[in-house]
Amino acid sequence: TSQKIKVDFDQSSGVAVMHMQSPPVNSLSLEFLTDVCIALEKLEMDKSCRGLVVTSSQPKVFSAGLDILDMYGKSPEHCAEFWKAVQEMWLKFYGSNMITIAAVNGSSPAGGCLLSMTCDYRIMADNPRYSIGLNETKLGIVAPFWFKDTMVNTVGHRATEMALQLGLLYSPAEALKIGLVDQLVHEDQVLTTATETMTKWLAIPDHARQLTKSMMRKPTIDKLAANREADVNNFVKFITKDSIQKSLGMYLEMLKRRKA
Ligand code: CO8
Repeated sequence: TSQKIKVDFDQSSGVAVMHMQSPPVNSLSLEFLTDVCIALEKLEMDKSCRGLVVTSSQPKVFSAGLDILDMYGKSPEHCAEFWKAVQEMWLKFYGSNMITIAAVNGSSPAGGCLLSMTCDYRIMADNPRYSIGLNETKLGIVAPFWFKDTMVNTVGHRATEMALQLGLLYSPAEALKIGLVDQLVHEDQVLTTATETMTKWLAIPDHARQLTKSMMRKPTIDKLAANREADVNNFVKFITKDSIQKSLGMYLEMLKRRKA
């Protein structure tokens, strides 16, 4: 695998741990997404791999979401390539036959939240400084229908409606309350708790669990799979608009100012 992700596969337990290690904030760039998809494909093909834990090697951040620099000042062709990679990541994770557990050991806005929601179970660090949610509207952009669908499938229609319009980023306690995450543990217990949880899930016969997972998720997956090209075209048309580019530019400025 690449240096941006490290995959440790434990043959004896059948569980792999994917460490995202793309400094500073594990933003999901085209390159990063491509590496993640290749790694996932390999694990998926390995019949001895039954479970996958996804976590971050970066302190304080699980993933900052899509890399804004892949959407800002880029050609329509680049934006299209980028969006295809985002779709691919979502399709692979959401449709994975493996048991997937997100060990959310830091902030997880936008695409980071999406990535965690594709997993079967989410454990988050109980640190009020961290937040998780789909904050797209705060950037002046709109979460695509399949981001919305994933959230509806996770927390229900009402919570999603409010979360998406307001671009809400939830504290761990709030996220637990609406069911956006399943469990909170102390910061340094996130990974060990993920491993313990995995043991419970591994006790269920794979075949029955996989068919059940597919039954729950297939309609949502099919919706994007049947409309990938139109979704790419929509994205490119939207993201390359002057007004949207301006919003993204202002948001990037805000990120830099906040730091200073
Ligand atoms: N993309 C690119 N660069 C980023 C991103 C990002 N998503 N997030 C942070 N960075 C950069 C910062 O600008 C900063 O750069 P520099 O060092 O050059 O100033 C560097 O990473 C470090 O960031 P911070 O100093 O802010 O790090 P902190 O540890 O203080 O905070 C956070 C970490 C909380 C993750 C914070 O960086 C943050 O809030 N980032 C923005 C997160 C965000 O809003 N992401 C939204 C991305 S959009 C998305 O995922 C879905 C888009 C759907 C598109 C639909 C269109 C149709």
